[in-house]
Amino acid sequence: TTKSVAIVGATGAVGKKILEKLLERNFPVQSIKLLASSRSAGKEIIVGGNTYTVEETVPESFDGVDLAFFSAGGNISKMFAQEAVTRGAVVIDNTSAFRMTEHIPLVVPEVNEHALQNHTGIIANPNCSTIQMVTALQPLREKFGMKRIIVSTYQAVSGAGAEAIAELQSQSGQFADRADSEASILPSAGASKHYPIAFNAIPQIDSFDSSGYTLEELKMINETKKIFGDDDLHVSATCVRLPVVTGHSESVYIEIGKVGITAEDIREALVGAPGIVVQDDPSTQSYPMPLFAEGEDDVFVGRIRKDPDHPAGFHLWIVADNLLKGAALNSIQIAESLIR
Ligand code: A2P
Ligand code: 11C
Repeated sequence: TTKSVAIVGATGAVGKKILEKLLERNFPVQSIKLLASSRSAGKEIIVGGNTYTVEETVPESFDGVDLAFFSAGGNISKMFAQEAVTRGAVVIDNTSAFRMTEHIPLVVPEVNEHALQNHTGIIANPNCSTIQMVTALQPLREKFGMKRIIVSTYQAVSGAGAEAIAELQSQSGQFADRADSEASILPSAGASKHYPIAFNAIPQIDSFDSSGYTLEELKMINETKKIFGDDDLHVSATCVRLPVVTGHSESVYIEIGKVGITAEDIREALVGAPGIVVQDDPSTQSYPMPLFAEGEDDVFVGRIRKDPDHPAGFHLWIVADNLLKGAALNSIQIAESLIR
């Protein structure tokens, strides 16, 4: 049966990808409603030869909607997600608003599709940097066990939205006076200070909490444990923003639950696993890079090597399109799982 679909945040970096992917994957839509703020009401978006008109998000927007994708920030989700459920919709929420709420499933279909069975209207889509990491680590966890994960990220500006992409583009022409580049969005729109991202690396994504970790780092830590359903797993993260438009990269150190495993065993466990492409051959300089992951659905894994100083330690380099597997694609895969 076909679904009446709404996309909240349809003018945003992720919202646009949700619309494109729904059409590309022939999702069984009966109708598509594009919702955003009053600023965008009346704006036209053309995809696949069809013209869609954006409407302002109001409670009545959700009347008759079967499936609502939310990607307009946590506050909009808090304001409208429950309202949408009350009016009969299932909500797939791409913000951090409900991810850690106990009864709300936090789902990456390749990892914990079973968690969907207990949903009560809202399903949370994890943070982009979490999704690509757990997708790549799930086959290793199943086969060898997983004790510890230490991750450092190299994240693209599109994770911070369409305005951050525009900021990188405008700063990129200013090589000569690059330390004085005008900055108003990054590292985080609500922060009191802003730093240029072009020609820079900013070790802050989202705001800090009192522990000295950023919220992005805490998301990676807490969401990973929830998705894997393993509170004993040790996870630690450092999240860094780079002047890359799209594609998050991650240097991931893992300690698995077995000794005597080789890098070749790790590679074999990943080859052919759902949603994963192994690109790992030093002899041909083959490894994943964000520039080439952009636009791709898969999670790319390379630089697989054993820690010579630890019997169960391995390094991996994990790259994916943060707007696709990290956001829009994973949300639609959740919807496809629900339909199945
Ligand atoms: P708008 O374009 O009307 O501001 P991004 O993540 O790329 O920054 O996009 C954010 C998305 O969230 C945009 O689609 C934006 O719409 C939407 N949005 C922002 N504020 C609201 C609001 N008050 N109600 C609904 N959507 C909103
Ligand atoms: C970034 N990961 O790259 C963030 C964006 O919790 O959904 C996603 C924020 C979130 O800036």
